[in-house]
Amino acid sequence: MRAFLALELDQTIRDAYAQLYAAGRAALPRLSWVSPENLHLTLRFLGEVDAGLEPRLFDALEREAKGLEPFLAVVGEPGAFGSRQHPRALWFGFAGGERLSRLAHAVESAVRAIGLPKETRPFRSHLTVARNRRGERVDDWLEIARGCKLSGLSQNVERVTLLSSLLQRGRSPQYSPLWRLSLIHDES
Ligand code: 2AM
Repeated sequence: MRAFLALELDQTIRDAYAQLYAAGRAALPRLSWVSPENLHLTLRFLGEVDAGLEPRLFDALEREAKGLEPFLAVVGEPGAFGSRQHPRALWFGFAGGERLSRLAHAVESAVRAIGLPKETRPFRSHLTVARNRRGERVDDWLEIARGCKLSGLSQNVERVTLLSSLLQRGRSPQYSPLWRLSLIHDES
């Protein structure tokens, strides 16, 4: 199965994104826009993995994330990967400060602990909203993005989700949660 570790997003964020999704698809229809229900933050892409790794990964992450508490994260500014006129991907930042960095670090340690290869690219916290597979010219992304009310919305990050991803030709991938690990609030 194809899988990744992610943060699921609150409905408020998905609803605000739904407006951008409509505007974006109208203005830049040749891009692949992420459907609002699929919007997420990738903590770590795993790729094709054996289904048997699911419980081992859960246990490893439970160990590595011990002591990490829920935290507030905020949707940041829009940006793009790749060239200015022909970006590969359009996204919004997602800022969670030191706590998000620590969580990403714990996730990487857990993935390594079960024997998967090391991630070589640095973690860049972003919510991908569109992919530009055909290398289209994209001039008005920032204008479109600033017309929506996504930046500044916040949510409490309380769990990490292992999602499987089923790729479907000509359609959005189908993401299914396999497990969720809650960050424990320390009452003491
Ligand atoms: P992206 O949002 O930056 O494209 C599911 O495919 C998630 O895993 C996406 O959010 C994607 O990040 C991320 N991902 C990371 N590396 C990937 C890879 N090599 N192939 C596909 N998706 C990858």
